[in-house]
Amino acid sequence: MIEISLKERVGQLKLTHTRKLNVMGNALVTQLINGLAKLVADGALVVIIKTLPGVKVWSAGYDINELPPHGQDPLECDEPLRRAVRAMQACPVPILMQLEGSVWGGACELVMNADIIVAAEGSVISFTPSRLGVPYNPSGIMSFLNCIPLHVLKEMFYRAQQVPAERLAQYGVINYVVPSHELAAFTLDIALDITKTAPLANSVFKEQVTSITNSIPLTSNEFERIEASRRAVYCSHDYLEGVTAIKEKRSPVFKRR
Ligand code: KGA
Repeated sequence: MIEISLKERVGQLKLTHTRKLNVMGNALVTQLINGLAKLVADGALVVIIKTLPGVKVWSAGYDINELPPHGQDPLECDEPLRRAVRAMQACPVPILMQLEGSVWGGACELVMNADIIVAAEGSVISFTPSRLGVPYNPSGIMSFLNCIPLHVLKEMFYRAQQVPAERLAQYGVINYVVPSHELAAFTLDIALDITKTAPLANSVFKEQVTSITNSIPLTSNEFERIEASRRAVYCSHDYLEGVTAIKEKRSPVFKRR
């Protein structure tokens, strides 16, 4: 599902489960987490996450078939996506995301947690929890608020449409958009620059940025209230309908209950 390589202290994790559109299920995420740890242990000073060149779908997001039964939190602390995000945040070296094709749902959060994002021309980001009726969670929302301007994020969530990488680059959400044939070399150049900088300074910089940007000023009462509101949504008819519709490849019919 994931190929790992290390050369000139640049680690690379290549998602190869393209038959299933690199869905973020338990197996793929476990390989991603272990791959990151192995590359760092073997001396990588920077890691590139990418998929096979020329793919139509970079990742279709959370593996719908692994969602917990209706009535359980789809984004609880130990689910694959949350574990992957935490591993990326805790990874002591910078992570570069090399994007092409389309990125869906929870996979967008993974992308936003990269340190630098480079996309091929024509790539698109589709943040789709509202297509499924998923009540996104506070730490996940933080991942997006940390890098996407508020009105842009709101439009992405409410419309759940494909947003071109070029548009996100205008706001600095994506660092560079380059022609497909230049993508790999362009990303590698950035990675090689990073290998020449001080690893300890980079690591403590990342640790601080992560801590500072993840400090949510929520009181315990507000947190409990949010969790109760989320619970009502993942127990709702509409959430069941959204997930069923996507499995049946049809449009959902939401009833606001
Ligand atoms: N989970 C599990 N299987 C999936 C999947 C997913 N998210 N997306 C696609 N698949 C399967 C699909 O069922 C099919 O399997 C195969 O991958 C190819 O998909 O061959 P099978 O056994 O039928 P498909 O649809 O045939 O390919 P396509 O026509 O090229 O269309 C590609 C897209 C990406 C447009 C389509 O597959 C799609 O809309 N997928 C869902 C994208 C999405 O909305 N993902 C969000 C998942 O939710 C999520 O991340 C959460 C929880 N969230 O946002 O909060």
